[in-house]
Amino acid sequence: MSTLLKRSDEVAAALADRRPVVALESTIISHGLPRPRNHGAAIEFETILRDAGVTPATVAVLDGVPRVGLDADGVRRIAEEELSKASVRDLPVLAGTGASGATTVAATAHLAAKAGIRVFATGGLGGVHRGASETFDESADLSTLAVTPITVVSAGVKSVLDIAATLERLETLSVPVLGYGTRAFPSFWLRESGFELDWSVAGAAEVAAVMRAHDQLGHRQGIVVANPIPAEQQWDPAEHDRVLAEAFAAADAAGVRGKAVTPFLLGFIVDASGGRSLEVNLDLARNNVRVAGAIATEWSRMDV
Ligand code: PSU
Ligand code: MN
Repeated sequence: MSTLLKRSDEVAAALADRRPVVALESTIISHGLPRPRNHGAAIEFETILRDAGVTPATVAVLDGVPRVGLDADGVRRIAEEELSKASVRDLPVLAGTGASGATTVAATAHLAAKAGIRVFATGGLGGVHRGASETFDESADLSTLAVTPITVVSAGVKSVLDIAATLERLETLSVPVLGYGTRAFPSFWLRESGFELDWSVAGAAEVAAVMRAHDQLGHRQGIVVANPIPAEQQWDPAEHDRVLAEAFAAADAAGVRGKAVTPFLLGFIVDASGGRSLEVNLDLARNNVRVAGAIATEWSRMDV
């Protein structure tokens, strides 16, 4: 393991004993959820895991140290400080200059896998942005999952992305996408995106079985588990469509580009929905954390 990377004592102990561990990202806390709700959410995600007997490993870079597993002050810092949004390519820069950053799905997956963690929960995966054939804006979440053996539980990708292109890229990169109890690929706030998956799994034990087979075949990619939000918790589809159209128009008018696009759209959507999208976002993230905990538990019981 990299000597730069620091695992918390509880994460190191859990991994040494083969007890279940789930990685959690920090960009969702720093840039995806508004203050002060973000701090409560970060604590709650960890608590959901602990209550299920799973060790949480929230990932971030603090003062140049890539950390897998934060203490309470670290969790406070990712929620309260103005941290930069860090993807994989930013990690050596932060480490080399002593800076801090909140890790995206890509950077979290990379560090967690290096630390020996096999399961990771997030809200939504990054993907191919609309208009990417002109802008080339495709999240490094995808290229990182192509080379990082970790299972990521997400509620699909947000409808702000080009979902068809994102699924095509995952196919090209040979990253399996498993619908959790469904073959309908979810679109974050909504249960269904209109895209069908090739595969669905019945539950956590089946995901662990796929992970084991993946390893036995020598595959080094990640696995995406697409976990739709329960029907009674999803956002009203008509309001969703209306707010999204406004968000795109606003991003266009503001000339937002590059890595600022996702946080801009998310912030706009929370405001324009009067906070409704935020409640849905929190519900789906909690739900993903629970499923990731169940998968990590099955994985820890498996003979590998
Ligand atoms: N999706 C969300 N909330 C988020 C993100 C995605 O629902 O906060 C964050 C994740 O950290 C993801 C990143 O890895 O945005 C992708 O950003 P980009 O498109 O710039 O790669
Ligand atoms: Mn981008």
